[in-house]
Amino acid sequence: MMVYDLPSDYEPNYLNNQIQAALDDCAECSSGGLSGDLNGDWAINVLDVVLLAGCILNEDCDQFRNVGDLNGDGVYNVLDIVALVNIILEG
Ligand SMILES: [Ca+2]
Ligand SMILES: [Ca+2]
Repeated sequence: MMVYDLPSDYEPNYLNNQIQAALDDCAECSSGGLSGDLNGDWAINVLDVVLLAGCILNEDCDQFRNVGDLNGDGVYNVLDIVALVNIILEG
């Protein structure tokens, strides 16, 4: 059996610190939610597709800020719906 020594600078909170750093650095987190989760229920499903399709048709997607701009090109259109559907299909 191999026994590995912990590095001399081992920090018990290393993983927590890494997670916190990732959260601090997370643009989606600060924008208010999961990318693609338009209704903010922490699930991405057909309800979000309906909302996204509706806001594109009505040209009123500002309320979703960048949460609904799935491909990140700064505009809301059918490409974002396709990206959202793909996320749902891929589970
Ligand atoms: Ca949702
Ligand atoms: Ca887009």
